[in-house]
Amino acid sequence: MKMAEELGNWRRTHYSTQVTPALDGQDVTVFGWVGSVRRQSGITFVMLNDKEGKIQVTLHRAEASAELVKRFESICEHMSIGVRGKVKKMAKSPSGAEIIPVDAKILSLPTLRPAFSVYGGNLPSLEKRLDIRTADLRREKAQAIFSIMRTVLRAVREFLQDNGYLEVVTPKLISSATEGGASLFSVLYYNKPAFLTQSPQLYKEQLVMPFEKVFEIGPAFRAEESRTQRHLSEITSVDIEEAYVDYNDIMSTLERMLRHVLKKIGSECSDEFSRLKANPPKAPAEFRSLTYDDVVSRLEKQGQTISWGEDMTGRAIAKLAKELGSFYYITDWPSSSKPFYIKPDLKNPKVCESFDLMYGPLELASGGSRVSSKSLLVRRLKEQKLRPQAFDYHLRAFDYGMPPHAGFGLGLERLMMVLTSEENIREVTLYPRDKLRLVP
Ligand code: AMO
Repeated sequence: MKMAEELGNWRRTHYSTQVTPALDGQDVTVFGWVGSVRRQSGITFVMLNDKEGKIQVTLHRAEASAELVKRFESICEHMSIGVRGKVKKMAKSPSGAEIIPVDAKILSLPTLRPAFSVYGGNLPSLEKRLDIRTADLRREKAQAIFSIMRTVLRAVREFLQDNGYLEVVTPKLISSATEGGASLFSVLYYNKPAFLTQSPQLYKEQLVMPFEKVFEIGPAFRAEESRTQRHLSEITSVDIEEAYVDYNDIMSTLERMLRHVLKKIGSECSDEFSRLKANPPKAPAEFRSLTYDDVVSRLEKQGQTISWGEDMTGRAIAKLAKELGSFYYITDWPSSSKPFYIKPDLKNPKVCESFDLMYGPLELASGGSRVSSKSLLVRRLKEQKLRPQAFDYHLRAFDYGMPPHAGFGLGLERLMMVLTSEENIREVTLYPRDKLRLVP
């Protein structure tokens, strides 16, 4: 059986994007995987990809050693190779330079090849691609999406840190539900029942006591029964929580954070967006804010009846959402429709100090002012048919004095759908999880 070669003492001297016409005549060593191989009369073109981009390697067979020609004959797509060679200025090659190889190592021997080109063209179904997700992620489009995601994460961290929020990491194994019992995943914790966290809600709230302003970017698990284009069973949630502010302050922080993200991807991801043939969304001059009641009466004018208290699903507000367009808030939801920790309006406790951030019909984030009084929290738990005893560990924190506080949770994947104009959340998730998918 043929064996892949050893790396030995070969080490990279340049990434693909560093091989520029200015290096004409210089010796370089590059590594990467093969995106395409074209064999023409007398010449073999290999497109080598690494984490930074791609570079063309051009073998003139008549001028190369018999040994090197033989190696290049076996090169196929997705193989990992190392190439030593000389840089040659070449106006016709995609980066203005190419590498003329003098030696090569074959470092992996693929036995299968995906049924698509990494550079575009016809694609098999999403499900088929997800089955071989690691190879699928080598596609230029997927590379562009996740490059944008890295910029988004960097921009979010930058904004929050610059604004004095402290990054925290909270437990993902928990003992009680925070966002409603139906969507909980159970696990065995040393033979005792436990759950995977649906959101860092209760911990981030507790942490405003010692730290005032916290944020977390981490996984959250939702046992969603419906399999839709915008639901996953495991998401990445961007959460903030802050003491001595209310939901209006938090809406303004979220708006400023998203403006920072849009600015960053606008200035740093133009290549990625041109590969996606998409434009990042433009933020409106200001994020509009409608109350739940405003939305209900607008829907009624359109001939749709919503019973007060009902959640507004994507479909119910689809028509209105077109009108409202990009980023807008729906605020002051019925208290019965929001979790127990959201603070009811003191003057009208039927509604609460809450908001959803929407983009068209898609909910991107939700948040609100929180209940900071223990007795009110116990009452809210009971109203929502939850057992206060199950939240004892949380309620006890309130005995030591909980300041007023507010926060939001933003779904990273939902945000990425909007930023990259992808309709299916799975395209913007490395390894999506849903009711029918737990591998790869
Ligand atoms: P909520 O349950 O609304 O609020 O979740 C916050 C955001 O997370 C995203 N999201 C999802 N994305 C994809 N698939 C899912 N199954 C899914 N579930 C939620 C959405 C949603 O807006 N603790 C509160 C937040 C807070 O008040 O701070 C919470 O979890 O984008």
